[in-house]
Amino acid sequence: MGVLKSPIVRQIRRRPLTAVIPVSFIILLYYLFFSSFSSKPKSKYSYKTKNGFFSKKHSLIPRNLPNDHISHYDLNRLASTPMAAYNKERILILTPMSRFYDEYWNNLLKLTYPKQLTELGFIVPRTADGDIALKKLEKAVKQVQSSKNKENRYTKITILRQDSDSLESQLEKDRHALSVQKLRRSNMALARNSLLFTTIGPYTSWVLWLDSDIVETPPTLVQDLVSHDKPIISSNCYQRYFDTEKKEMSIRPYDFNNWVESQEGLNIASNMAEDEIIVEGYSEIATYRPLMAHFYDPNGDINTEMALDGVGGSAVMVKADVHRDGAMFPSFPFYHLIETEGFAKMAKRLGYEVFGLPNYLVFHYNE
Ligand SMILES: Nc1nc2c(ncn2[C@@H]2O[C@H](COP(=O)(O)OP(=O)(O)OP(=O)(O)O)[C@@H](O)[C@H]2O)c(=O)[nH]1
Ligand SMILES: [Mg+2]
Repeated sequence: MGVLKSPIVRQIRRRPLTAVIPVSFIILLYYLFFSSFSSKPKSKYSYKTKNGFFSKKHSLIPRNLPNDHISHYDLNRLASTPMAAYNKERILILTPMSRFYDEYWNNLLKLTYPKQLTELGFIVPRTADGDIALKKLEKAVKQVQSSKNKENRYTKITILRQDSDSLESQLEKDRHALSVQKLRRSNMALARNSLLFTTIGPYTSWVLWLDSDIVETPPTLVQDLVSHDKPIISSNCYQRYFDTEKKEMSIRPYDFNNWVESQEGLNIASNMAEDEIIVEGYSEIATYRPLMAHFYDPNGDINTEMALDGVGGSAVMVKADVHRDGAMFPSFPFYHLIETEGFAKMAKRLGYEVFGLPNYLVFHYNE
């Protein structure tokens, strides 16, 4: 039976190549058009994951997520309870780090809160000291995150290089001069805020601020602090030293930023210019504030609590909701307070209570 054929079909039958060329051209156009819409944004940051540890090459969009990835988190269900480990609550340990101390790291590794529920975050200044600290930190992090036993790996570790200024000299005599305190504490506040706002997640229940010069804490630090179920709770920071008179090791108070406000402190503040700050622990500014460091009783109950108005950053546990509600570290005079002390004030203005544990000691490095 004869079949009617169009001139185009006849042409294709005689010379198949004449059809291949236009068809290929159409496919090529189609490909170019749609690929320009679907291509991923190219960032100067590139990205690589190794055992969950983000190494130097980072991209802003994780490759393992589809482009239409949507995450749902119900903040009503996110709890911060005294039974944090039992309830599998995620804790974020944050450390601004101008120097890396092996003792700090070893102490951190010894904390018994499950590492699979623990995230770490560091911010390192862009100074010569910072370069050295960063190298040591990266080495230590790689080692722990490549541990054969997965239980010894942290769920996530973030290392930030600071984009704001820092004091060039971190020597004791330079960083403790009263004249540099406003600038130094302001820089540190910016560093803490960058660290906090880039690492806190919708799943974070608790934030532990742990300074890099805290070289000794009880291994149960996290469980102990959360067990008090307080919005903010600070441990008491002491220092070990050699008592040359008694010829033996002894301890002395170190962090004076955990304090209760005094009438004298309020009077000083009320007579200050708007941009002036009060820094604690300097005889030039006598506030007569009761300092938690002086309330330590070696025979007292380790769980004794005291209400505070100012905190230091040595080892402070914060319910993540306090930060999520907006309490951060003012880099500017806030009620004449700055950084961690300003943070305590801001949290109080948001309606949260601040506490300290005078008999619960952590130890500061001794230069
Ligand atoms: N990222 C960053 N971290 C810093 C900077 N300065 C200090 N740090 C870190 O911030 C924490 C607190 O700083 P410290 O210098 O110990 O301040 P402090 O505890 O108030 O006072 P001292 O220990 O008595 O000097 C430590 O973990 C430091 O390593 C900085 O400029 N940038
Ligand atoms: Mg310190």
